[in-house]
Amino acid sequence: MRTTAASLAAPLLLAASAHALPELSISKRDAKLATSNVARGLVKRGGTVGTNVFDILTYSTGGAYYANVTIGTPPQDQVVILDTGSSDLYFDASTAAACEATGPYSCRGGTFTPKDSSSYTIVDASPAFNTSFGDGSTAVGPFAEDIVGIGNVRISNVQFGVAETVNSTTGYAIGLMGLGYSENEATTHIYPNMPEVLRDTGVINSRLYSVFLNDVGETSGTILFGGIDTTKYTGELATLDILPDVITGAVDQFITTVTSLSATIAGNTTSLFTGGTNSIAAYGNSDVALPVLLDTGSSAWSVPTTYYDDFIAPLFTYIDQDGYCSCSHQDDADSVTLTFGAKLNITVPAREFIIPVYNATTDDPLPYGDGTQACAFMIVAAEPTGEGFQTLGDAMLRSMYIVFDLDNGQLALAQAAVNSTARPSVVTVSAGPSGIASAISTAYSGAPTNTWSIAPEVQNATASFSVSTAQSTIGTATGTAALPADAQISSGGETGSASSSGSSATTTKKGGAAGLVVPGVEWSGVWVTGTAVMMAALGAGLMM
Ligand SMILES: *[C@@H]1O[C@H](CO)[C@@H](O)[C@H](O)[C@H]1NC(C)=O
Ligand SMILES: *[C@@H]1O[C@H](CO)[C@@H](O)[C@H](O)[C@H]1NC(C)=O
Ligand SMILES: *[C@@H]1O[C@H](CO)[C@@H](O)[C@H](O)[C@H]1NC(C)=O
Ligand SMILES: *[C@@H]1O[C@H](CO)[C@@H](O)[C@H](O)[C@H]1NC(C)=O
Ligand SMILES: *[C@@H]1O[C@H](CO)[C@@H](O)[C@H](O)[C@H]1NC(C)=O
Ligand SMILES: *[C@@H]1O[C@H](CO)[C@@H](O)[C@H](O)[C@H]1NC(C)=O
Ligand SMILES: *[C@@H]1O[C@H](CO)[C@@H](O)[C@H](O)[C@H]1NC(C)=O
Ligand SMILES: CC(=O)N[C@H]1CO[C@H](CO)[C@@H](O)[C@@H]1O
Repeated sequence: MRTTAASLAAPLLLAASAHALPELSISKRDAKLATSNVARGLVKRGGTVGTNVFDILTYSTGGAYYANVTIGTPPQDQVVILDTGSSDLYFDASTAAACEATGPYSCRGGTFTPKDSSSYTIVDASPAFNTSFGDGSTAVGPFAEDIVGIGNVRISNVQFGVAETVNSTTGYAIGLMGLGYSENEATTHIYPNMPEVLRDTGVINSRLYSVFLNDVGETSGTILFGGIDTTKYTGELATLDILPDVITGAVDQFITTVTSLSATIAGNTTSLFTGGTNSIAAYGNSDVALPVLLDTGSSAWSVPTTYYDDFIAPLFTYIDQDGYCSCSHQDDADSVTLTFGAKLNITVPAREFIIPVYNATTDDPLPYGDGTQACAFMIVAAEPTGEGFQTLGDAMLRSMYIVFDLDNGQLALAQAAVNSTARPSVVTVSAGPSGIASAISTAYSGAPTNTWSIAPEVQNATASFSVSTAQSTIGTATGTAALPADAQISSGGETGSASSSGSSATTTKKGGAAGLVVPGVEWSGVWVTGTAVMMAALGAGLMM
């Protein structure tokens, strides 16, 4: 989540990526022209584009989700964090001090070298791009344009930030793809960002994408722009209106409400709270419903301190005062169930929000006091942000299939079919309020048109995009191969052990992302200082 205005976007996967894309180009003089061109079918491609998302750093940071893209001519590979809580695409410059170092703080997602790209142009000199995130990290540099490759398309003249100066509170600098409304970009000169560029070029029909993070133990999920994969969720897909931002009064961030919460512990289900309103009134302190920002760039679910003290701590009595517990509780059949907009229940099993922590210097599991492994409990207490909502991060989003429908100001949610091995079944969504309803044949509960003011597409943009098919589809690796080489554990899924103060903890690292820590990242400064600091780092440390 960006601190001033926020939204981050998601990646996309198109398994059925055998689109033969004709080379096409479109000049965007203004939104009207672009729209009419699309309507006449001149540039309509009307499809979808997707890519794998993968999870690394699970144990040292609580996790984050990444996708591969390329930038420049010839294409330079980049790994970017997918952030529905912010709106700019940016890459770390190879000249950034944080990236020049060869040590643990070097930029492991790849770096961008502008001088090696023949198609690079500067749009707005440094420090035009100047952004800061919820965890205090900052990135500053110029805005530029170049060819961005995503999934199976390459698009020219896409604007992005070049982080020439990076100050990361986690020490881990990595590029980022913000997927929120363009209105929340880190500039007053609003430009079309990725979801909008994909629509403007006719690659997709509307500003819409679907996110499937998958189970915590899986190595890859997907982000699909322009469509829905009906095999990635179970039950009903339910649409909710996005609430307007309390400051701007417009729909420009992915905020909805949790209207009830229950927990099942040892087979006993307790209703923690229920009621309140599914509307702007939920911002009021007297309203029991919780406004939440669906933010793939945050790892935890932050709840107001009073909710934590009243509901979470008394029920999950095994959480210690620093927010940790024994990993033995990961395997409990416990869960929490969140009801969104009084309409849809999402059940999140304990294993998704009880996350092992590792010593990143040694890769060893950190022992807990009782000789078992230490885990972080990823529902955390946060002070009210003053922005009227709390972030609902990956710990909860993993159990959800989420369609971010920017044009209609709506979110369509369903229980994720985690671990699904079904062959993907992708449907393309058309523009307009009934796009989702007419695309899917499975159970669907629509919502009336959102009557709040919805952040529009960029007007009067003069960028001239052109689209071509990428020579090979970007980001198609699956399983452990989906992870950048230096994030893989060489011998694959083994036993790690830790000993401390005489007690010894042994745990089996499960295969895939869950067992992986990027080697060499120096976390000891954070992790050794004390558990209070550790928790602060977890709660806020990865909040993009
Ligand atoms: C970036 O923005 C922040 C906050 O507005 C400001 O304090 C800082 O000086 C800016 N950085 C640069 C390099 O302009
Ligand atoms: C990075 O941020 C920290 C605190 O957030 C600050 O103390 C430090 O001076 C900053 N470093 C640079 C190079 O701006
Ligand atoms: C998903 O797979 C993991 C193992 O990777 C397993 O522990 C978990 O229970 C599975 N979840 C479901 C819902 O099948
Ligand atoms: C279920 O939980 C509630 C609230 O914690 C408690 O009052 C009740 O005794 C529990 N019931 C059983 C059967 O454990
Ligand atoms: C959600 O769960 C609650 C409690 O189990 C139940 O009363 C309610 O009917 C469910 N709502 C939906 C929409 O399934
Ligand atoms: C992402 O790129 C890295 C190299 O930069 C590669 O090792 C990895 O397999 C790629 N992941 C996917 C999902 O394609
Ligand atoms: C991590 O391992 C290093 C090297 O053994 C050690 O110095 C440090 O204290 C460990 N950190 C924690 C939090 O256990
Ligand atoms: C600054 C500017 O050129 N604004 C124009 C953008 O486009 C709308 C409608 O196309 C005009 O009304 C504005 O004047």
